[in-house]
Amino acid sequence: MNIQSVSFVTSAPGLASCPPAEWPEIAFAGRSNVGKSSLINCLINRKGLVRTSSTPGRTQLLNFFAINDNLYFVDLPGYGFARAPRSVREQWQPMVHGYLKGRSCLRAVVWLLDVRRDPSPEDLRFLDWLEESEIPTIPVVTKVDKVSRNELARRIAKIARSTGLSADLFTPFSVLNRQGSEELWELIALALEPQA
Ligand SMILES: Nc1nc2c(ncn2[C@@H]2O[C@H](COP(=O)(O)OP(=O)(O)O)[C@@H](O)[C@H]2O)c(=O)[nH]1
Ligand SMILES: [Mg+2]
Repeated sequence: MNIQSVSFVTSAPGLASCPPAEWPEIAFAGRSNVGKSSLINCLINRKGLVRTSSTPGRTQLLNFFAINDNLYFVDLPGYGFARAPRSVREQWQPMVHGYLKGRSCLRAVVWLLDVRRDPSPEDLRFLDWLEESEIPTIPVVTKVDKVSRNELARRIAKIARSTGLSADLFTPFSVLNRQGSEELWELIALALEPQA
């Protein structure tokens, strides 16, 4: 993808306050700290753009970025942060599920798992929900620089077994050396192609 322009658009508390659904959209989801914001920065080649807009208050909102004035990336609030206040945890599901179900221009969800962790019950619940909702899902394993090549294959096999997805569906990603960036852009481009 040739990136001409990237800009932060807005932080929305829910579907009703999202920007007009005029461009196709890709959302990024996973537990907090899995590497969502880092991965988006890496894909769009803008160190810090997403991080700066993810100051504590904003990590609980839907953060919209405009790419080339024809595509939105959405950094979704993470799940699985045990220490968050109950009110925050209770808001997550209606906000995120409402957005994912209702957003007409959404083409796919990039779903991130940390290569070193077994999928949590929340990860598996979220995947089930995406499948039930028939939302195209692009699985990614993050932080693969933290494991050796052998270990990587073993970890992906284990993660694949526990999710019920085929191991070759997972794109290994690292922001340190940009591993996976081209592959992921190709999968995103595929998801953006008009449906036949
Ligand atoms: N080693 C390594 N660390 C990473 C990678 N991606 C993210 N991190 C680190 O993981 C932590 C959480 O990343 P962040 O993007 O804020 O996660 P988010 O909460 O899902 O948005 C930060 O300290 C990042 O520097 C990666 O590919 N490799
Ligand atoms: Mg983040």
